[in-house]
Amino acid sequence: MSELTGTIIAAHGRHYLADVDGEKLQCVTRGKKTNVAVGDVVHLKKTSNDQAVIERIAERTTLLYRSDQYKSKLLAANISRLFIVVATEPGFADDLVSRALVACEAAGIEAHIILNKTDVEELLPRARERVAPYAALGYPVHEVSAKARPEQTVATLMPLLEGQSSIFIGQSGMGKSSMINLLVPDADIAVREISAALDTGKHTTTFTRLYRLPGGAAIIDSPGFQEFGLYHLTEGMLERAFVEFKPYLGGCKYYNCRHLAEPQCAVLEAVAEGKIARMRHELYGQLLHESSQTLY
Ligand SMILES: Nc1nc2c(ncn2[C@@H]2O[C@H](COP(=O)(O)OP(=O)(O)OP(=O)(O)O)[C@@H](O)[C@H]2O)c(=O)[nH]1
Ligand SMILES: [Mg+2]
Ligand SMILES: [Zn+2]
Repeated sequence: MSELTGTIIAAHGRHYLADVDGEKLQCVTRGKKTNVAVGDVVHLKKTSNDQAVIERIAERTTLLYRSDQYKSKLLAANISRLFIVVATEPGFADDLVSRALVACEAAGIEAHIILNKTDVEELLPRARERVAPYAALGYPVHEVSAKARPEQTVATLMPLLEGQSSIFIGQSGMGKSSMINLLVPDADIAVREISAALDTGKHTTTFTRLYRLPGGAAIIDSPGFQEFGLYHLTEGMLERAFVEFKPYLGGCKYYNCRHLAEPQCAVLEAVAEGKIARMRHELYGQLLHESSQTLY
């Protein structure tokens, strides 16, 4: 049978769903391979009416990983723009935001922050304060309220999604699926269909799912999770993934400076002078430590 080309729109364990010109096929890989990600363009061979085997994965433009107890898994492929969704409540972790930013810098993906639930007014000033440092680093911050101001939310997000392949990531309960439901009117139905096809039987987000927007842009919803997979990053990649370190790289006394405790380190001096946030430098140290533990 002839080879088909499709896009992976959902993944659950070793089961995948591919969209081939609007037709949805349940797919498996050959053998034990699980190196397929949502967003991957794949070449398939049909095995029955609605089933296929993945023969090949087309070359990816970008690849994001998530991590699960020191094991990296693929999160999404061919993403051009990533939206970190935070909210006034529940409170969000700076650690996750910064890890996502590092992942984007390393993968060459444009990062934006969405502050949702601005209708929770008593918590808004504090949330704004907490996203301000990221805006200062140059990451665009967009304020929305999926629940209280749905039209305005769509008007804010739609132009940012046009022509892109985007993903919403963020902790559970921030409102990722609520926004997807506004942007993709039949998303709810699609989720139920996929839950049935992949046999998860749940209506909360338990798997990563790609939707098409009018005009062909792609938007991916992902389940809330805490950890971004960064173990594959080398030391050199890590220092460059912190955008605010850039002016100081090369200014250290030692060419192989790790910017942790070395004398005459330009990065440490910038931290001492308040030009680099201590929180971000601490995360850099933590990521360096984590990558050294898993490089074998
Ligand atoms: N007050 C308020 N609540 C909202 C808003 N947007 C979403 N919510 C609520 O927040 C809760 C979580 O929303 P979801 O869209 O399921 O969150 P999620 O990020 O997809 O969560 P996971 O799928 O668990 O990762 C729901 O009860 C929504 O109704 C908003 O703008 N304001
Ligand atoms: Mg969700
Ligand atoms: Zn240094």
